[in-house]
Amino acid sequence: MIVPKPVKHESRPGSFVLDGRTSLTADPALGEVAAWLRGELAPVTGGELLPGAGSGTISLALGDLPPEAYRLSVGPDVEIVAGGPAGAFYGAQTLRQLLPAAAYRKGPGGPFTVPGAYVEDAPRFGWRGVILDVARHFLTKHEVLRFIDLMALHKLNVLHFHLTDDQGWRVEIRRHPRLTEVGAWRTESQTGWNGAMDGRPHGGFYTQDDLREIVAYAARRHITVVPEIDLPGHTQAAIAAYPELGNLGTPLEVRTGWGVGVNVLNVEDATVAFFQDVLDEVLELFPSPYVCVGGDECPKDQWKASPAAQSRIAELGLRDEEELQSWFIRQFGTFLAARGRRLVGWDEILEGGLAPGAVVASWRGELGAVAAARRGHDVINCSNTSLYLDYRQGPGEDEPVPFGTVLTLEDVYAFEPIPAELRGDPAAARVLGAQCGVWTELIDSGRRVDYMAFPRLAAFAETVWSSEERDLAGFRTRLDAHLRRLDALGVEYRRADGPLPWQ
Ligand code: TNX
Repeated sequence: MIVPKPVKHESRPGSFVLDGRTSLTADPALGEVAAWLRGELAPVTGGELLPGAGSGTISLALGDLPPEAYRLSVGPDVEIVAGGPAGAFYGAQTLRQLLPAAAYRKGPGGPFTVPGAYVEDAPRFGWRGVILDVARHFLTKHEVLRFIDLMALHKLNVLHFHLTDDQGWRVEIRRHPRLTEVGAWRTESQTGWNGAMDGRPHGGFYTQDDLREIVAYAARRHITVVPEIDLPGHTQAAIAAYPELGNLGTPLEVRTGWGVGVNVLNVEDATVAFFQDVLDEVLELFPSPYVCVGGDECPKDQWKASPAAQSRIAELGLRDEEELQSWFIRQFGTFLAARGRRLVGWDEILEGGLAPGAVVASWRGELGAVAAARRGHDVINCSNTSLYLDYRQGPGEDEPVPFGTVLTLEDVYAFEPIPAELRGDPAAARVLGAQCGVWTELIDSGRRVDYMAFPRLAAFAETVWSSEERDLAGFRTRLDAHLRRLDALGVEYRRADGPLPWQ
């Protein structure tokens, strides 16, 4: 009953008993994984899980396997052999899933019996991500850490952290403090996609210490946090803080409504330099080899009307505003490459030419993914029609977020990360993996994140971790067991029979 489904899972004779006398031993290279597992199990068993404590032993060892792969045997003792720390961590997650769901409660319990088993496992894709939008609605540090734990439970390994947008700037930048002093706060929010205003101020941001803590917490769970600073569109909050970054020269407010905004950055040298300063601090905080600079949904009207943008086009010998956007993004591609990082951008960055090392996060269906892979770019499939978890989960009128098309649990489970058009094409190897999206225009609380993300995130995890076979009936059976785990963890997921009463 493991989610995501492992490569192989067989039962074996015998059983393991987890209780206050269970001991834990680990290869020194797996010490952090052992510490994590001890931290999860000790409050439940009441024991310290020290080496040599007594009865059954859990051992973590290294073996000749790929870094994320593991083998797990359960008999009188538990043995996890892994290619590296990540594999050992995934083996430990699987062990937790073999325990009764009650072992996920944060209180004393047990002893727990695990029936004998043998599991062999490794992920299908190396990039198993979730986009978490904390710009439209802020989530507290505590809520983000909890979400990271839930990602780890599903063996996901990339948190694409959408930190800035028209409606809020959420990362403290020492050199440009108004970004958060002004840009992190808005006077009110739109209640629906075209809804009324709620009249309630909203905001918040992470200090640099908060972000370091989030990054370290994620790293211990083998999750890379990929920061996103969305440029040159989706920047009204930054322009509200520093009007000289915009095209109008007049003050703007942090945006309160949703949809694609018309206010975009100007293309002056000082603006490029400003955001290079921002990235300097972002790179200090986020060791990720990948950094996303957005590039999506940048309306060109202000550039068309701006003499400065027009003279930039002439000076650079560009054809149009599309090429200007491409030039703008390339300033950051070069900047990041010089610092040993790779640029990630949404598929719009393909439009006016793109640096060879750039990674394309393809969100508008799959056309961008196919084009980018064929042009030799690494691709992350983020197809909105299959993976946007802000879309409603059922057709009922009572679903809380009447946005987008209906995207059921079954729809997400049916998703295949390699676009059909790339089947049999060597370019398919360019697809690093996929990301589902928790966009939060209409997801206005951590509680609602739970409702919208789960259990669809479990289906998504299978599409990136497990084999390409789909077995909906088998998934449903495994999911039934998995929902007991989410219950024990207090996750307020959507039930099969529809919205929860508080929605
Ligand atoms: C499109 S994905 C967007 C986001 C919205 C999302 C809503 C992308 C690059 N742009 O700004 O939040 O749709 O589903």
